Amino acid sequence: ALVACGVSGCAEPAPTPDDARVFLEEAEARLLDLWVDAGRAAWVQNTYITDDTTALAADAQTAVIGATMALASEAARFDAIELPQNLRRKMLLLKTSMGVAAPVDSALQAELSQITTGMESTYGQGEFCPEGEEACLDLPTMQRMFADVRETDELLAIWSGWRGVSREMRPQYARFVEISNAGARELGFADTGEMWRSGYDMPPDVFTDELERLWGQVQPLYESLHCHVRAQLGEEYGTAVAPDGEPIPAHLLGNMWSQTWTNIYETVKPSRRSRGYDLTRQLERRGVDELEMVRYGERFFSSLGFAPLPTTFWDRSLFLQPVDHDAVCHASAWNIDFESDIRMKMCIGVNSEDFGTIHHELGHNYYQRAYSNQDPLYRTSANDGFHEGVGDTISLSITPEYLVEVGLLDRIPSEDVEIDLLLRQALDKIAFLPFGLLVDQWRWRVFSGEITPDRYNTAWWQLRQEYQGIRAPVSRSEDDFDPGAKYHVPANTPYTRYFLAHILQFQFHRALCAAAGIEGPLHRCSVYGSREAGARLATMLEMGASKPWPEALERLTGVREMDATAILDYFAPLSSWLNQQNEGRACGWDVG
Ligand code: X8Z
Ligand code: ZN
Repeated sequence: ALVACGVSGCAEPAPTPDDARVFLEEAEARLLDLWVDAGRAAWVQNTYITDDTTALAADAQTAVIGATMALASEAARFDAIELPQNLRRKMLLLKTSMGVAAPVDSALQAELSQITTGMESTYGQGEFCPEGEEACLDLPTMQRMFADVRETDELLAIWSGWRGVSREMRPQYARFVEISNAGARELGFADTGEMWRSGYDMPPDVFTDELERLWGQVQPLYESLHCHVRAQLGEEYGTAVAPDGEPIPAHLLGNMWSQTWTNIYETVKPSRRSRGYDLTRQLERRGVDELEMVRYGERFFSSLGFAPLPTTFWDRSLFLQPVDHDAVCHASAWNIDFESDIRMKMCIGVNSEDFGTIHHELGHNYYQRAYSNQDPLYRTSANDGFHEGVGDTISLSITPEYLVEVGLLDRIPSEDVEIDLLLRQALDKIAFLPFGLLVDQWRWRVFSGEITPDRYNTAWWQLRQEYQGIRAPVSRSEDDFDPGAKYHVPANTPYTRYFLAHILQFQFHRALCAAAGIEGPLHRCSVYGSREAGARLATMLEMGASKPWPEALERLTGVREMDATAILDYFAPLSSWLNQQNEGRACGWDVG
């Protein structure tokens, strides 16, 4: 290009779109190398936590952040020129490819990585040692207790006990917020929250409105479910424990975080007469082990036409909780080389919940493999809700009919179990919705400075009460840091993605059922064995992030908008049933 010279001297030549193309190609090659290195280090840290593996993982993350920040600042020279859409898209993806940014100062980058990696290791190593008892309890053990134990005192003890682990994270978290915000600002975002909200192919504040709209669609159904569950808990434990018109104490819902309530199905089920089926029992009865559970998941994807998992998946994954060292047991899916080295990391238990989570993780893995032919910056999902929604979509096809077909159930329960099945499903999918929203409502306000460190815990419980209608069962203070007791906060994984996934998976499911030519109610549809459904799904997965998400959604569903009508259709019969049950009850709760 020509060098323009004026009275004040000669300006740098304006860069061309070709310069941008070359810049991005080199940037992607460099980043890919660093991502692979960081992935290997993080894998070892996650599956074998020690001070050393934590330090090595932090170093590798520092290298990614350092390189990405340098590239992003170089990329600024293309800000003012006209670029083809795909190159402009990659310029933004370059910035948002980091879960967290740090200023261009290597000391701060290292400090940030050490904090985040350290908090994740702390979480993974966390345990609760009850007074006067020999053994300490790790998180998987306490999670199983939440599923089985009904003694409220015992539940209360582990509920508070686990929250002892996150207290030490509070100062680290405050420092993390400071540094990551400074990094986000260097990239031109207002703060880390705005950086996160910039990954949805629309202005961040429009995205916020979208969330409000979707929540508005499903909120009435959540409140009906909440009302019925509270009434049933009142019958079980007494209305003094779960009074009408008040938030539900958080230790009674069968889950450490009260985020899904399936474990209290027996308490809230429609009638004493046990109907439907219990998948956990079926798995146990048949002696299905952890690996075989994964095989069931693989066979489902194979039935849709996806290629079998590579042998390296079986050799390199972690399926069982290690007995002689610590690991981060929170389930996750990895693609170490961004091509075919896909792995799952999960401390599998033989139960129905983990059967679902296996499909969830496999959804990530099949997505990762499907987009591996895209350019490196496009090797991710259309938006992060899509990544979280794929495996769950497949899980929606785990119907009684499917279970009978694969030999996990003897016979299809009679038609009158419809409400039983839907209620169980709602305790998972509907109960989750407000939790899926509030985690980042808290973090966004923390990043923006609206919630200051001296109000971290108070603000957390205000949101828990407002959105979920639950309350802490024992008094909390600002010495506690209860958000840190939820994996995604110390691990710095955005959470709105799960809310989106819970809406999207029903849209995906509805589209796949249509592609498979299956009629009838959505909740009885299984696309198992449908090559048509599989092919339709694959066309969307293969796109990765190469196009704005509405285009990916359109490929699969024919529409360009996220929309809750699919989830509402699915639960329509339950919704009427709940309304009948709730007649005469004072629903809702005081928001404090
Ligand atoms: O974290 C997960 C997955 C890994 S991406 C197991 N989920 C959220 C959670 O457990 O809090 C899946 C649903 C919500
Ligand atoms: Zn996931």
